[in-house]
Amino acid sequence: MKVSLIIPTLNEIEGMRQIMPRIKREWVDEIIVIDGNSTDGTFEYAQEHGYIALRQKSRGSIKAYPEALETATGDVILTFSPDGNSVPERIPELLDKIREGYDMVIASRYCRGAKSFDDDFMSAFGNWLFTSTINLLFGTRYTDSLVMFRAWRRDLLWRVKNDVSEAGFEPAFCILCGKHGLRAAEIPGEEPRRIWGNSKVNKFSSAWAILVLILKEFFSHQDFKEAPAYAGVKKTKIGPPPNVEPNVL
Ligand SMILES: Nc1nc2c(ncn2[C@@H]2O[C@H](COP(=O)(O)OP(=O)(O)OP(=O)(O)O)[C@@H](O)[C@H]2O)c(=O)[nH]1
Ligand SMILES: [Mg+2]
Repeated sequence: MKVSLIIPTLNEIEGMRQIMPRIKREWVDEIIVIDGNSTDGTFEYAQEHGYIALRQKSRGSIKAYPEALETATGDVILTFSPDGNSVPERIPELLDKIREGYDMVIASRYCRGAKSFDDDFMSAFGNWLFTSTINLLFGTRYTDSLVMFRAWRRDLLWRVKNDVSEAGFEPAFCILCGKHGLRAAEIPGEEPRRIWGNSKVNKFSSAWAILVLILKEFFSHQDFKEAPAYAGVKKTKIGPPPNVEPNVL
């Protein structure tokens, strides 16, 4: 199993300095920093410390992933934020669960005693609303469908049908696992506060995009098809995962 850790960044120099040294190189096979043209030295930090540093050509964190995936060679992808929200020490736990045979493992901010210290009312309510809606419509039992800190088998990419370039892969993969009986699991993953700087995500436009995605998925019954956003990404073949119960959350 080859693991690529993908880290999107936009002006996160302080987070990089504090968080990156906590990621042990032996945990993963490659670390890719995809930088949205930071002006605070984030990209240079990534280069100097021997990470694979890419400059993003498109704009927005969601569009950073397809670009990073063109370079990533892992058959398991781990997505991580260096702003303080993701706890590096959870990385081996996420990968242990993947090794058990799950297709996706989420570091949930809300399961089994975990908590987010970064939530405001809107983000907590939004996550609860979308997660409950996904659970209701697709028969799943997630507690956190939106958090980016998670690990997933790369072959999920070719099974997402609708374009996720606005909503992000997170809710799309949650729906995919529910609709097609793939194996998803959650581990508790507390979310500390952002270390420094501000959030760059527009919560209103992404909420709208997630709603549209959920409805499209609910009303479409087509089989898996290549998602246009990931059409350029190189395919890898992985063997079938061992038999585990679907959707143990
Ligand atoms: N490559 C790239 N990364 C980005 C872009 N926008 C944000 N990021 C990074 O994506 C990660 C998550 O973005 P955040 O702004 O922290 O989003 P969030 O975690 O939902 O918001 P907070 O809860 O306030 O932290 C961070 O590491 C950002 O630096 C972008 O346009 N391009
Ligand atoms: Mg964040």
